[in-house]
Amino acid sequence: MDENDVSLSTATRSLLDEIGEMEKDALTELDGISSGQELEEFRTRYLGRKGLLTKVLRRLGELPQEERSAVGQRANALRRKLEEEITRRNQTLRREALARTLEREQLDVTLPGLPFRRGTLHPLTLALREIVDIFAGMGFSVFESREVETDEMNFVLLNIPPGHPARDMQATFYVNPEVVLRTQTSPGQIRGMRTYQGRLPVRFVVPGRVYRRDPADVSHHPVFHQIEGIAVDRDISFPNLVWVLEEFARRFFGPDTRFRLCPSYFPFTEPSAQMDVSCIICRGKGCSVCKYSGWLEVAGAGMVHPVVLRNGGYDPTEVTGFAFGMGLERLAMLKLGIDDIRLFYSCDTRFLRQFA
Ligand code: 2U9
Repeated sequence: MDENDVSLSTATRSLLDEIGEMEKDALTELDGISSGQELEEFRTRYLGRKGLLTKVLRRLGELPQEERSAVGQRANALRRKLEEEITRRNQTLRREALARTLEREQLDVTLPGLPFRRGTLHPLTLALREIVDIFAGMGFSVFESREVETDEMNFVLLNIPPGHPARDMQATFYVNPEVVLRTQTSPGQIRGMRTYQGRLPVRFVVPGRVYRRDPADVSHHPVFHQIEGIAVDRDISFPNLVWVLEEFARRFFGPDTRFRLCPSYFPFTEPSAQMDVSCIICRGKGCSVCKYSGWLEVAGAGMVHPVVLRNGGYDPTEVTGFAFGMGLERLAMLKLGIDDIRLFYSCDTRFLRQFA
């Protein structure tokens, strides 16, 4: 049916004209809709119960009876067309929205992963594990012992009686007149010997924290770590000690490390020796680190004093033993090129992260 058909009533031609205009307006507006919400508002405005097209259908009663059906078909045709166009427009909007999402969220899987910070072991932990492994490779087990000790275990049983100068050298934290924070891991050697009582050979190291009432400075810290070792058997001799220390020095500081022992004194060993290694900075030529001597002191050692062997529960007429002691921070500082012991206790991740 055509609104220009002159045989039609004026009312019918006018309504057809209105439907034609509505179709043009609706299709034009539909092209400009850019969201689902707008589209739903559009659908309601045209096709809803109170929509523009619904109102047209309600005016069919104004037309001559014989012309109503054709106009109604024209209006329903427009309804179907608008519903198809709305559906098509909705599909277009959803496709465009998906394309934008994919564009925005696209992930280039070839990009390198985002770096994430892994934790690292503390340099003292790394050094201690390496040292313990070296001695384990020479048959030494590990004996852990307490940090709060009796004065008797920390001094008397180590041949350091009251008034002995060694007590003054080791500024001690006293909990009370009989109880101290251990100033060395040596008490653990006594406890270890008593634990392994009667079994031979005895070979173990005692690693751990020790305490000295010293103000912190470049090379001292009130809390630091030692590793002491002891070997007791029927035929232990000084050359055995020399080999164990030299082997340790080579494995920890490198195969070309030179090594020497100088006479020394400790109340718990006789004879006693100081262990030096060739300076790992200048390879022995002389520098500020080794005070231009070419040598670095790294440990003390000696044959276990008979009194101390007996205090450990062994008969010095039947067995002999050697012992050694080294400061963990000092070894780690030499090996890692660290020039201030306080860095170990700074909790500064810029320092700690270097040892990943
Ligand atoms: C027992 C018997 C013998 C352990 C020894 C040293 C020598 C020694 C120092 C090195 C640097 C401590 O950290 S440090 O200041 N230690 O020089 N230690 S002999 O001898 C023992 C220990 C316990 C029962």
